[in-house]
Order: sequence, then structure tokens, then C-alpha cells
Amino acid sequence: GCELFMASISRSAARKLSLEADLNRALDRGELRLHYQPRLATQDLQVETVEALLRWQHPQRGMVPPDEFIPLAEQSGLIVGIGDWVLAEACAQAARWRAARVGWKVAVNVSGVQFRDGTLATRVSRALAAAGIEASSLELEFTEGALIENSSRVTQAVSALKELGVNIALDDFGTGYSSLSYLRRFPIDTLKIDRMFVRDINATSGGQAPLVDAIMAMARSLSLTTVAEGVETDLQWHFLRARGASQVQGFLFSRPLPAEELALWHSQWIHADAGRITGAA
Ligand code: G
Ligand code: G
Ligand code: MN
Repeated sequence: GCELFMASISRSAARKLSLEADLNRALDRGELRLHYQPRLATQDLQVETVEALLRWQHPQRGMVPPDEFIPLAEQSGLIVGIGDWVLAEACAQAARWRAARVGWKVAVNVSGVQFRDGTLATRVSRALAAAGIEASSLELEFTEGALIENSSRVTQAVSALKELGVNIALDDFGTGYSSLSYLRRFPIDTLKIDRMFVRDINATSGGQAPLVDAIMAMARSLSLTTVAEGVETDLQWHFLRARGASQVQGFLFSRPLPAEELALWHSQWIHADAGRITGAA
């Protein structure tokens, strides 16, 4: 017999295995955190919604990026427990913001794996009740990948969430299978335009982005709220405002931050930066 060995493959497989073992304990050990990134109304650049983004502070490896550990959590099924924690934590944060008279809604990313057992709506309504917030304060972001399984279970789960009064957003729109039938099959409120398209605005000499135009026109005719992701430059922001995007999100405004830092960012924002950016238009 003959065996082929590649050190690089074996190293990445070993890292994966060890990360997976550690991820098992990360929740109990309090190593998971949520950072929050604002989504601002295009009209006045006030914060409308804040997206919760998971972070893992590994005791030896430092910050492990979600792109690396979320797929592991999905494969192992750990994402269900982690997802419950994210929901509980994000709802508790929304309750704190409400108590502080900050009316921000919170958006939570949901993995397709969290649909599998058909209990998502129950879990979500439990998280809302535990935090004492209204369903309308919560938005759930699904990727096309999460919805691709064409089963009545997925359709029912999304409808049940909608009936609770939760807002439904389609995340990373245009990057996956981009089947327009999702827009018919699911009661979607919000389209999040992937940052790949937003990047096109800067990539072309005239600052053109025909796909952004097309997505915006479609969203308008379906009365969907639009959120442009990955806004990094003034040019992108001006373009998106001219095209009537409902909300903007990206490093131009703020990176994802821990809740306390977001509060500091916000006090600066309302006093100076929002005026500077809108004024520059
Ligand atoms: O900051 P960013 O690196 O946070 O996130 C990378 C990816 O991880 C994004 O596609 C985002 O949707 C996903 N992600 C971040 N937080 C969560 C979460 O709580 N649950 C799920 N399922 N995905 C998340
Ligand atoms: O897939 P999802 O939209 O949930 O992912 C959000 C991801 O996008 C997070 O990783 C977040 O850190 C990242 N992100 C947010 N704003 C920007 C931005 O302006 N530029 C880039 N490159 N990434 C961003
Ligand atoms: Mn998202």
C-alpha cells in the first residue's frame, strides 16, 4: 500500500479537531462574546438596528474568527446551543438598550442547522419572554444557504417566526444560489445587499454598480427594506443614498464593537460624526 501525506492538510485537520474540542467548552467557560454593529437609517444616519456578531476569545489562540468556528459549530451541532445563547444574550442587550431609552432593534444571524428540529420559533419566543422584549425588537438574518432546503419544515419555521412578529431578513443577498423564488416562498421583510456588490461602486471608474441598481429596483417593487452591507467609503454611501437604500452598515460608520464601546461610539456619533458625514454629502 501507499499513503500520501501532506503536512499542511494534517496541520489544518489537527487545528480543526482541537478547535472543535475547545468549542465544546467555550460556552460553559464564558469565552463567547457578542459584538454589535450599527445599521443606520439612510435618511438621517440614526441607528435603527444593531447586528449581533459572535466572537470567540480563545484562552490560548486569542480571537478565533467566526468564519472559522461557525462552520465547525454547524457540523458538530453545537450551533444549536450556541445559537440559543446568542439569542438570549442579544435579547437581554436589547432589553438593556430599551431600559436606557435607546430604541435600537437587534438583529441575530441564524444558521440553517437551527431549523432542523422544528423548534426555532419556540426557542425564539422563549428568549423574547425571558428578556421581556417585544418580538418587533428582534430581526433574524438568514442566508440563502439556510433556506435552500426546500422542505415544508423550513417554510413552516419561517412562517411561525413571522407570526410571532419577528422581522425576517435575507442576508448576503446575491451571493448564494440567488433563487428569486425565496422572495416568493418566504415572508421576507428585509434584503441585505452583500458587500461584494457594494464594493463594485468603488471598483468601476464612474462609480457605477448596475447590480446594486437592479437589486434596489426589485426590492422597491416588492416593498422590501434594503440594507447595504460593507459600506467603507463616502462614494459608496452617496451612491447608496441616491439609490434609496433604507439602511447602511459598514466600517465607514462603525466596526462591530462590544456593547459598552458601541455606547461610546454612539455619543460621539450623535454629537459630531453623523453631522460630518451627512454634511459632506
Ligand atoms: O464579523 P464577521 O466576521 O462577524 O462574521 C462572519 C460571518 O459569521 C458572517 O457571515 C456572519 O453572518 C456569521 N456570524 C456572526 N455571528 C453569528 C451568529 O451568532 N450565528 C451565526 N449562525 N452566524 C454568525
Ligand atoms: O454575513 P454577514 O453579513 O452576517 O457578515 C457580517 C460580516 O461583515 C462580519 O464579519 C463583519 O465584521 C463584516 N463587516 C461589517 N462591515 C464591514 C465593512 O465595511 N467591510 C468589510 N470588509 N467587512 C465588514
Ligand atoms: Mn448578517
